[in-house]
Amino acid sequence: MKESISNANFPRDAEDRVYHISVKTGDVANRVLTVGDHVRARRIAKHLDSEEETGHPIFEKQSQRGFLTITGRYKGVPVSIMAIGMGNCMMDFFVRETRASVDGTLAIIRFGSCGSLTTEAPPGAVVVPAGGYCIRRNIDYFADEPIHPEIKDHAYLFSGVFKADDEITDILSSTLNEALAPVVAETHKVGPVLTGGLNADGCSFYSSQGRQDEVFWDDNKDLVEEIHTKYPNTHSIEMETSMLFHLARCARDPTKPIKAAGCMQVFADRVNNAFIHPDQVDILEPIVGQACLDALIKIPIENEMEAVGTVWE
Ligand code: R1P
Ligand code: URA
Repeated sequence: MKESISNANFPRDAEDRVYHISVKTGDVANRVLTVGDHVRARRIAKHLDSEEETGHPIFEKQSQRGFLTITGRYKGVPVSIMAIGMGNCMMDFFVRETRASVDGTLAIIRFGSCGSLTTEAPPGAVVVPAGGYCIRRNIDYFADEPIHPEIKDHAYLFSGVFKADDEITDILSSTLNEALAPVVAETHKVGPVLTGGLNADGCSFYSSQGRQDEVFWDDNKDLVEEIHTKYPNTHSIEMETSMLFHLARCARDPTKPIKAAGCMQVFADRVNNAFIHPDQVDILEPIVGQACLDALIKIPIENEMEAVGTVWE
């Protein structure tokens, strides 16, 4: 018989696994590369040191709720690759439950895809944001009787900016530049790496990213223009990276800091309405994926976990 869960505030199963990601302490490394999609995660995981090299099996856990955790070593250093799906709320599950499963500093790099709001980052470019903010659909605006009539004019609400970790961002940018430079020069199909701007997280792929949809009442015709006015340095728009920066900012236990950076490959050109070609993704994704791992293991971490748990027993 399954044991029942006793703590409704932060549920864990009988083996102490967190409720949605289904990992426990020792299953996740201090260095995490997070992506949206499982296929991308498994492709990147091919770079992990083999069982023959490490003498340990690579840990893999697919949770019932769609999270995938793969933990092993990359060039001898323990790392986890975690696929989390899409959206701010999946990022919230991932950050909180991973934080609860790792001691010491948690260094996180997100590798995603995004839309571009600048001609400097065409499809095939890679964006490394210095920070990000969120754009939320103001559900109240669409209610028959809004509870906040004073913001009735605002169908979309913008947050302030949350910074990426400077050190990881520098490491990530230089590692990406180094890895991509020869390919950019040779193929002219991918690149450049664009740094220093802001990322916007929409709470949806559609309305809060300014996509027009005849079928729904969205009132978002001027949203992209509003983005350019409010935050002219916005390079990219997607759905998780700013939330990651926000949660890193809100981690308040000084013994358990979260340091986060991100990079995204530009899939959608929202300036000229174009989309990346699959050939470009085939070139770009493996290089960026491996560069993220190379960056991840360069991050200085003082209090990395001892060799405990599933992977290092
Ligand atoms: C939308 O297609 C998804 O792609 C981007 C967005 O943030 C959203 O999750 O990220 P991933 O490529 O990581 O899935
Ligand atoms: N992901 C997003 O969230 N938006 C895009 O336009 C492309 C990828």
